[in-house]
Amino acid sequence: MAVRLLRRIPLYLAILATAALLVSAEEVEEEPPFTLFAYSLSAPYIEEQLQNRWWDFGGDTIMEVNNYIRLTPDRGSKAGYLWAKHPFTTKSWMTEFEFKVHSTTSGLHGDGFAFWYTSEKNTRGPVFGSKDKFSGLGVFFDTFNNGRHALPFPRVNAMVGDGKTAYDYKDGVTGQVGSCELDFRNKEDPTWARVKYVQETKRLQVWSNAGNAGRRDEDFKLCFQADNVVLPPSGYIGFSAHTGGVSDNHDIISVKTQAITVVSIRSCMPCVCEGRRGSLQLAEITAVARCSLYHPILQLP
Ligand SMILES: [Ca+2]
Repeated sequence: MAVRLLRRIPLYLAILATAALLVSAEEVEEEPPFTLFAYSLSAPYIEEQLQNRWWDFGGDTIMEVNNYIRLTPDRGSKAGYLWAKHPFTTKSWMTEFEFKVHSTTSGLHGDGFAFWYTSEKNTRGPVFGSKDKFSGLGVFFDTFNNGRHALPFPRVNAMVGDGKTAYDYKDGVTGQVGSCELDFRNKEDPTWARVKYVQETKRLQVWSNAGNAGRRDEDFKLCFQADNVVLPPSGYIGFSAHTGGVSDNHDIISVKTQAITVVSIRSCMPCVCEGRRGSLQLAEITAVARCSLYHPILQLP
C-alpha cells in the first residue's frame, strides 16, 4: 500500500502544479452587473438646494445643468474636481463615463483629466488637479506632452499609487501599468470610457469608444489591460483636471458605476475524479486538478 502511495505522489504533485497554473482570469465568469446609483451621475446633476446628495464638486468646476460638469474652463491655471461623497467597498466594479475635452481655439492645449479610485478624495494637488503620492488608481487622459516624448498624444495611461511613490511628471510613463493612444479631443460626440477592475483576478481594463459614437460592447475597444493590479479594498471614485500654460474645457457629462459579481467556474466543475480507475487523460487530469482545489483528499485511481 505504501509503495502504491509513493508511486502516486508524482501524479499528485503534477495535479497540484496544474491546479496552481489553472487559477486565472479565464476561470471566472461574471454575473450581469447591477448599477450603483450612489456612484452614478447624470443630468440635471443637482437636486434640492443646488446640491447633489451623492457627489461633491469644487475648485474651478462649474455645472451647466442638463449639459455637463466642467472641471476646468478653457483658461490657464484652473483646477477642478468631482468626487463621489462616499467610498464603496465593492470588490469588483466597472465605471463608465462620458466626457468631452475641447476648445474653440487652435494651437497647443492641455493638460487633460484624471479618473480616480483612491483612498482619499477632494485633496487638490499637482496631478491633474489632485494630490500626488495617492493610494489607489489614477487613469489619466493626457492631452499635453510634458516629456517631449515621441509618444502620440492624446493618450491614456494609468498608475497604481502606493501612497508613497510620486507621479512621473513627464506624462506618467515611469510607473504606468498600461497605456494607449486615444484620439478624444475636439470630438463632436462625447467619448465614453470604461474602467473595469475585477478584484478576484486582479485585472484592470480600460476601454473606450473614441472615434465611434456607438454604445454597444462591440463599439468599445480595449485601451489596455493590466494584471496583478491590487487596489485598496475601499475607495472613492472621482475626477479632476487642471490647466496651466495651456488649457481646454474638460467636461464630464455622465457617470455610471456598476458592481460586478464574479462566479468561479472551478466551483461549478463536477468532480469526475472520485472513484475513477485506470490511466488519466490530460483533460481528466485537468478536471482532477480543479477538484483538488475543493476536495483536497482525492481518491486517485
Ligand atoms: Ca501630460
